[in-house]
Amino acid sequence: GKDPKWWKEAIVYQIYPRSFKDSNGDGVGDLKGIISKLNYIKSLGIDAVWLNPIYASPNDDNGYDISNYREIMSDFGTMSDFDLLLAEMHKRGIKLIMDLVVNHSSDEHEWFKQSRSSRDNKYRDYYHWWPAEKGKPSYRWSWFDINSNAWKYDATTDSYYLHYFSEKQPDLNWENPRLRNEVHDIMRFWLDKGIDGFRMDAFQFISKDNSYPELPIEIVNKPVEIIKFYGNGPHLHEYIQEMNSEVLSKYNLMTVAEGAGSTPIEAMKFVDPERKELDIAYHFESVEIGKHLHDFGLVKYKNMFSNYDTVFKDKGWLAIFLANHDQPRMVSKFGNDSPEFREISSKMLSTFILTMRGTPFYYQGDELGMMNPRFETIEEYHDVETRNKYTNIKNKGGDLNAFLEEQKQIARENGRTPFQWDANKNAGFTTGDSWLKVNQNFKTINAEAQEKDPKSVLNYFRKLVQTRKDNPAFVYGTYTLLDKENPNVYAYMRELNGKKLLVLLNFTNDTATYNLKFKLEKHEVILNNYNDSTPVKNNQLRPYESVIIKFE
Ligand code: TEU
Repeated sequence: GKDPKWWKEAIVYQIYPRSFKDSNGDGVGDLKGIISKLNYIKSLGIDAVWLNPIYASPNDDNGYDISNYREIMSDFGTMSDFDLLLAEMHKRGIKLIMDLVVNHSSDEHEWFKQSRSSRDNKYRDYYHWWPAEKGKPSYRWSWFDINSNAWKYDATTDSYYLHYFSEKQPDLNWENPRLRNEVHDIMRFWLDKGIDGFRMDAFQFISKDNSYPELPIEIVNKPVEIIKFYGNGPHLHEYIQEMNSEVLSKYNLMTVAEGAGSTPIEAMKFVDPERKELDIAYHFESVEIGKHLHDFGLVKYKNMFSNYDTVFKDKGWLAIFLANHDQPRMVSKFGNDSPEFREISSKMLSTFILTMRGTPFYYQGDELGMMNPRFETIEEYHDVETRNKYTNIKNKGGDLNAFLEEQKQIARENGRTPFQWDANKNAGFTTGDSWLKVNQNFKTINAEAQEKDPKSVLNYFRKLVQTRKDNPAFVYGTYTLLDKENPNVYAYMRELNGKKLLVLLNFTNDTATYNLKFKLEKHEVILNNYNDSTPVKNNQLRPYESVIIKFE
């Protein structure tokens, strides 16, 4: 971990372009919109942006279904908008990380059109096909609805194709070296433009056993651990090493493995420098905790982070995040979004992300304390996942109300409502009709209002960013969990060259007590989310209080 690298020191800010800023009134965010907000992004103090896919796409899965890897989605703008965006970011010292979505393409990609046209087309083996005369292929689930089949029958060639995600996202066949070369070329195309890295989408799924063996019956009946079964295919690491020697090693870039197995040891395999694969492991265990952290339990949660840290303490590198575009809002899932506690718990969670060991991946809007919109009807949702699941339950005569109630807490679109810029129509996101309903609380929760308030969630986030920058111990220091069994407080020490920083986080809406062997009163509080410098007393923290204390 001690080998210095820009991507270890960086704070990455995730932009979901569809919902960030619309410049032309069509209701969809776009690249010019991002350009118009670069000074805002710069003002946060962040160093790099991860941009969700902006390539040509029919948008079955909001850009994760790509029909041309070298073109910009028309909703988002043009290639010259992109070139300008990159130049303007670099001018401000902000790096750009792009999404690389090559586990699958769109069914509207030229490769797939060719592939499905005949069994002897030269693109046939770019995808996974099963000829119908061999009978039905063995069952696989499709991600967006665990009850549906990932094999889709295609009459033109009397065969089935595999799609782990939606049926408009056929899986690419990585066993084919020609396909792998195509991917390498796409990567070079963007790297030659000067981008600074890739977030590798759904990468743990690229390698498959092309004999498609039967799944064990207990897995078919209870598909609880998809990653374990679908991930880590037989040639996964081979393909990544090949990509490293062909492409990655020739550029100065950062790569982040989205999905990295389901244990710290598996995650390490992607980013152990000796293996020459990728740089940062972005595993899902910090978000796959059910509906709310309360149900999961803080002690278990702390142990999970600590177990990863133990494996990663001398080598490899992790991402730290609590939200992204596939997740509900951070404050609604890990904190408390009631009017009383939304701001204070948002600040506490941000403190966690920015003081842990690993590169923070911070999601747009969390710096305002944006929360779940809690849509009432299916019409308000657009997400292929929510819609597919709804249709399936409807067809089976299941409980649709219970489903909609649950989606208010867990739907992916909770995190995708438009960025709340100001109190104008549609929160200043668009002058037209927004593609997705704006959260109705935008009149009070918006960036403009928070700019003016020194105690806002936004201005606290800026202070936190500065605090991380001022204290290299937060990047390169060791992490030690304290008060391990405490069910309410997360306490840890970060330490580098004798400099110690203690972080105390109360995850509850009540006063909480911590138990440490040393006295804190005489030490300096460098940041506190209650905006006062009250020394810590009586081993107590106020509701959702977070404190950073310097020990010298
Ligand atoms: O997600 C891939 C993926 O594995 C996630 O569904 C993940 O398992 C989940 O977030 C864990 O909680 C990526 C994109 O982030 C998602 O938006 C796409 O729909 C998907 O790939 C298909 O491209």
